[in-house]
Amino acid sequence: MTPRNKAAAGRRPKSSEGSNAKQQQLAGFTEEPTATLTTNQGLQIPDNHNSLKAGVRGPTLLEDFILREKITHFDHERIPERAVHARGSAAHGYFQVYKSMSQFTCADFLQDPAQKTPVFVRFSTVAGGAGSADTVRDVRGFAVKFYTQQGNYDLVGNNIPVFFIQDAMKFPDLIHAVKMEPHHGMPQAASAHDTFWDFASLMPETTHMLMWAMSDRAIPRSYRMMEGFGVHTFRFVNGRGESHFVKFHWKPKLGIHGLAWDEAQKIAGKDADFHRRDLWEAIENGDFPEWELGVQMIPADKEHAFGIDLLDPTKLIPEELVPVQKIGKMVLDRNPDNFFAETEQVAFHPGHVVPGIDFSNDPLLQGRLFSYTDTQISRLGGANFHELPINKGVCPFHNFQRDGMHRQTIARGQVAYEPNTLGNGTEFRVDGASGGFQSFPEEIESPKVRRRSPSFDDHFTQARLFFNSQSVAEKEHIVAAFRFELSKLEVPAIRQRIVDNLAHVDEKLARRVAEPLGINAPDARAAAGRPGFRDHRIASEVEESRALSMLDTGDGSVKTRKVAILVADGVDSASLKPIREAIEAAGATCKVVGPRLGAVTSASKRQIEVDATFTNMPSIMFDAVLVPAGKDGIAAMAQMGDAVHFVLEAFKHCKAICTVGEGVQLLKMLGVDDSEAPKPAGVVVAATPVTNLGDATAAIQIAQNFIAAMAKHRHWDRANVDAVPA
Ligand code: HDE
Repeated sequence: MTPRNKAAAGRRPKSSEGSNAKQQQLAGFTEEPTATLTTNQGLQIPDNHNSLKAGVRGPTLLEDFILREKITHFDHERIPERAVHARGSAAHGYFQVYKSMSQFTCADFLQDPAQKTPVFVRFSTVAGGAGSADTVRDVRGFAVKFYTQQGNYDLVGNNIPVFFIQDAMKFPDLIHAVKMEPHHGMPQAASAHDTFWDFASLMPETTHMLMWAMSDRAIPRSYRMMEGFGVHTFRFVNGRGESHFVKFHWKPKLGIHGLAWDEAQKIAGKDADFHRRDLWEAIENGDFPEWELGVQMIPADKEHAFGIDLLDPTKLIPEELVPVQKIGKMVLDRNPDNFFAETEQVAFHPGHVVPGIDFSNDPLLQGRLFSYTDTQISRLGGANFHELPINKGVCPFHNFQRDGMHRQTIARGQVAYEPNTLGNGTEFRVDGASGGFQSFPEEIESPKVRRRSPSFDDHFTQARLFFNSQSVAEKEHIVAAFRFELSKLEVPAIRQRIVDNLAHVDEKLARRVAEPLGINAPDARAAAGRPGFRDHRIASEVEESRALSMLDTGDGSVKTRKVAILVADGVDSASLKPIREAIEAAGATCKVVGPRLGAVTSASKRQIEVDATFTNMPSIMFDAVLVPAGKDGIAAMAQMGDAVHFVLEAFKHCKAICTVGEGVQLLKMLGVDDSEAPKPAGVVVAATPVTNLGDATAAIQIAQNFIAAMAKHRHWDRANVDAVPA
């Protein structure tokens, strides 16, 4: 039974009420199912295989309006892809606040814990085209559209809490630098090329975000295992007109987890849709991804209390200074029905706000407020993209904007202006006296200047804070990522400028990055002498922040983790059963992987159904590996390069591995056996006697050890994995 069928058979839990409301609204726009094919005008098509010809072997006639309609429509199927964030995947769900936030904001969807607000969420990479691979090293977009009763609210964020640049003026330059180079169109979806690092090296304000982008945050294990951030400071405004500055956070229930870089690159080739598939399958299986919405709130009069300028998007506020309060949860419980109509046509805009939420003067945010409508007009073909079903609010809308390409609303009557007396029979006049959106009346009296605030001039303190807050393994991954990216550059001077800048973050980091790159030792003074370099340090009250590390995050469960069970003819199926049951009871999913599809025959002559093969679902598609006992089965697998590679590669990528009985022989090359000797972190070896069929307690203990190893996600501190030939 396919997951879809399972869903139809009732396994798919009901969508939330909120999602249903949106669904009902969308229903009016869906195609009528009919038994016959018709043209777009409704004319029945008698033959959908043959064009109209002059004789069966003659030329096709121009008169064939059925063929012309079909081909013309096909010719225009594509719309321009997004200039950034072109590659994305989305899902429907709902948001629910835990308790009324009326003390801080009058936003309607943040008042009533009983109310479920429908949402549509699109995750994306930034640099690649729409068909590029999911697991590239990149920032991920995390855009949420709340369909509230006061209008749509869009929280258009990323999975990294800071941005590369401080002013919208530099955005086109940043994007031109990171996208494929204009002369030869390479590389696709990768920052590891000269133009990106040339720009970054000349713009030290990028340093903080570079640290994040070189960390495992930029190669997430799953969209379901990423944080999200609003990045900019926004404002909450309550019913009395009082304002708090606010930073938004999404905290994933499953924790924050990354891939190994080698793994991410291999997945890009083996399954370019890895994240899209993961999100889709989780929702189809009823494993609804969940995040909590957190806020850091700063009273308006404490704007300058932390040394950090809240308007600077290259800075975060450490959670030690302002704790994140969790105010609600978001659950994604329904896959889109149509990728184009929903995921592709959804139009987000940071300027879509509701009463109670307002902007700060962050100069990056201010630039975004212009860009998003502008881009939709060319991407979605005109000014009426708000009428597309996925973009339409659930509350009524009314104004006198008229006409334009693809207009769908049929406005009635004589009046298309305001004020008027002819519309409703009464004078209809709006002076903004009460209700509706009121901009926070911030006082501003300043000269017009084209300058950066000096309070934005510290480019390194928080880069250092981030680095210092990482675990040993996370630091190693950052060093390796810088080395990899910089090694791809053709111009050594760019590498040099980057490591010179890094010397202002951490001397040792800079030296280690520089070591294998064929350049000079980092020179902090050279960096300081370059134009654009500014380093007016803010006093940092926090040296390390636990929240910046991905270590030990999440609820500690193994829910939705994928386990490969390796089989071949002659494995011991009985040694598998209790372990598999315990793993599945803990919420992980198992797939039986063998040399061929169909079934293998166990030592006791049972048929074991095979779900996938060593080559069509290699180890990079899984979180953990279980190798059963069975003399003949293991002897056979030891001769299969793909099976041995499977286990070695899982080991290299620091995944949990459990072997039972003879299964340990597949780890021989790693020097692991079933002796009493200590095992590498995350490797569980069950010696043959304890797996005796009758000994269920022993099998359950093994399963528990394996589950505990899996729950750690990865054993990044496993020694010497680079030496493993996989
Ligand atoms: Fe965007 N950004 N951006 N951006 N952005 C777009 O809008 C832009 C920025 C973000 O899934 C575009 O509809 C400017 C920061 C996401 O559909 C475009 C500036 C953050 C998405 C655009 C920024 C983001 C976009 C391309 C600097 C994190 C995908 C297509 C002034 C807080 C939304 C589109 C989706 C998309 C412009 C900076 C997040 C061109 C000018 C900072 C998640 O309008």
